[in-house]
Amino acid sequence: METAAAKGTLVVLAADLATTEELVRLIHQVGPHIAALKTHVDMVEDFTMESWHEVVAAAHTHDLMLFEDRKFADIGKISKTQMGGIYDIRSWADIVTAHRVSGPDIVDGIAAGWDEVQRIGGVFLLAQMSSRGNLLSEGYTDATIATGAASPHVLGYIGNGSAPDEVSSLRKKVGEGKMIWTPGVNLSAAEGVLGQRYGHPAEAIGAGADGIIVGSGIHGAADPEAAAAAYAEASWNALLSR
Ligand code: 5BU
Repeated sequence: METAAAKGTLVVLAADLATTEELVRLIHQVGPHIAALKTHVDMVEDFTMESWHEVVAAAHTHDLMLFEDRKFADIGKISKTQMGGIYDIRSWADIVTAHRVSGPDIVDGIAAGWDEVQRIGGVFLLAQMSSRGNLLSEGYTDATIATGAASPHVLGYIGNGSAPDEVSSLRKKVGEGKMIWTPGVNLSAAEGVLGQRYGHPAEAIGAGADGIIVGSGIHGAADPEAAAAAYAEASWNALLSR
């Protein structure tokens, strides 16, 4: 939020690109207009730890936290080891996502992963999803929030940005103590590919989101910098009017 307030943006960039070179270029293009950088490290085709450090350094240049959308889902001890491995997520990610499906101990497993390298990070639990037909029912959402409320490692929840009523229902349940970040937002597209759904970013913020996760709306735009600025403005104005 310090970064968000300094830059006047609630945009979390979903940097879904295939090479580290493209990632670094995009980060420098849109860095002034975004508040955090979300990655899928396992979609990067030319991954080496060395080249990844360039992505991390580029993010730090723009005061961005690194948010690896890993969606951990295994039992606690395996999630802990998966924080290491070839991508060594624990060594560079400040925030990761996790499903609640395997039980509440996944959160402690992830925290133990950071602990091994003397780092501390935060977990976003998936309380809702933006994709159609997902299995995250109301009861599942409630159990997810109960887990998050009981853990100092959980800093917030992923909500469904494509449906403002779902975001406001989530906000009511969560209260003000944790964050809600929402994917499934786009300024123009009504529908995404392969089951993705979209809503308007200002409506997601109006309904209670603290951050909007935007991917193709920015990296797929003809002018990513202008697009990032437009999302930043829409998100910040929506926050001010909320
Ligand atoms: P898009 O290009 O703005 O549709 O990308 C959305 C991003 O948010 C992408 O990286 C997804 O992995 C991520 N996402 C999502 O779309 N919906 C969800 O419910 C969750 C994550 Br959780």
